[in-house]
Amino acid sequence: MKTKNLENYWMPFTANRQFKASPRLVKSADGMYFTLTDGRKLLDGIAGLWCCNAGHNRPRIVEAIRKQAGELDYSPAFQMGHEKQFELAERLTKLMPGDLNKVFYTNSGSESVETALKMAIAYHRTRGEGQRIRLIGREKGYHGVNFGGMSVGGMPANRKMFGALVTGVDHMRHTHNIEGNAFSKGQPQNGAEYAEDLIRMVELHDASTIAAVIVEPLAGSAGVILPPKGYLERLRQICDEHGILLIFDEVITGFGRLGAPFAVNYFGVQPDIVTTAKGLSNGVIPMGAVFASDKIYDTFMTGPDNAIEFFHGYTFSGNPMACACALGTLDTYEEEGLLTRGAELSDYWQDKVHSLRDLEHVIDLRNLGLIAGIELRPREAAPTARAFEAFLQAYDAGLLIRTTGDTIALSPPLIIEKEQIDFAFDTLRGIITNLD
Ligand code: PXG
Repeated sequence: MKTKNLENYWMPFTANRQFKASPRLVKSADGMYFTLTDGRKLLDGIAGLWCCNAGHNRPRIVEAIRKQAGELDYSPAFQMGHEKQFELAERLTKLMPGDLNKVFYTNSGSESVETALKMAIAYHRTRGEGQRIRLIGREKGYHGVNFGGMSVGGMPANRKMFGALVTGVDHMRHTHNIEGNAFSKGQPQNGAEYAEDLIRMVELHDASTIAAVIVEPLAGSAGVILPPKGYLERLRQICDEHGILLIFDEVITGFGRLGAPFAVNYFGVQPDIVTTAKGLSNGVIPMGAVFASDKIYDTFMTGPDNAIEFFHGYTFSGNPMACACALGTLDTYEEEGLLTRGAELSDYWQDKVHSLRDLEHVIDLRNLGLIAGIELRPREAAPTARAFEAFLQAYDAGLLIRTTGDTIALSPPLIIEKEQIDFAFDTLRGIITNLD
């Protein structure tokens, strides 16, 4: 490393002092592995941060970026276009079921969420229901870190330092229920009735004030919380009855994570808007995309032809490098069947996840597609400490995992092989067994 000085970079969502006292520095990455600056290899158990779904250093992606950089580096995002924006939108909408045929580009999951929330409010206003401005989220929800997403989100630590947040927001209860659903394989049986919270919101606020409800079909950041059977279907029904838009935040579940292109395919529930990022560009160049239904788009397409219909967008919306990267990513997914590979591996994965059931510290195991949540009993008076120790020990043992609260989350690249799954779970078994 050229500099030994770690003091100037303020790291995001990181224990800065702990890190700087004992840095974990990555040098390169290839396939399923990171190589650290000390030469050690680390199996990537979390696809970077749930984003490198095709693994690392993939030739199609590298080549697409290389080529694009020498051809068109940037083109103005507003009132100008380039071909790859349109080509990518067409290919993306072919993967997405139903009428979600319009794509709005952003640069991150957080921006996708802000875009979706603004789109929902503006949609109602455009169709003459400007009083529909309320947004409904859910406890334990994570929708990024910008003001709208933080406000509809439901992770207390992400909210408490940041003032009054966006007004006109309410939250349904979360569906996490260890007593009722511990050690469920796949979707839990109990909890569809939590969707009735949306009815309570309607009774309290009146449907005529509610623009949209936003949920993660499967909540990742709060610790892998799966939708109970029937829950998403019921949300859809209530939204339909009351003219409320349903937004699925698929930043984590999109692009093959559940063994289908999107959670929309997997659960067979059709929302009005879908937010994505991460796996869209394999995490290589920042990019997000919001899918909107034809109905929403068409509603905006009124007024004079030369008037801007939606006063929203980013300098880097549909950036040529990001589009090229996403096209290279889709090529890779398609050539290698990665968007459905999770379905082929999910039984094997599920058996491995639930093989940890006998461990003393494990109080719940959750899985779907190529996602696992391993919930540990919190240490008395020191919540999160046990899981964080597991993270550090796994790192020393050559495995990268994520922890949130006392839950270990796994979400490997979709190219993972069975031996690598074995390594991950054997390593975790050893570590969790020996934790205090
Ligand atoms: N929505 C959802 C559902 C997410 O999971 C975001 C929005 C925000 O995306 P950006 O690109 O702005 O970070 C996310 C991000 C983890 C973890 O390990 C999860 C995320 C990011 C970093 C770590 O749980 N999710």
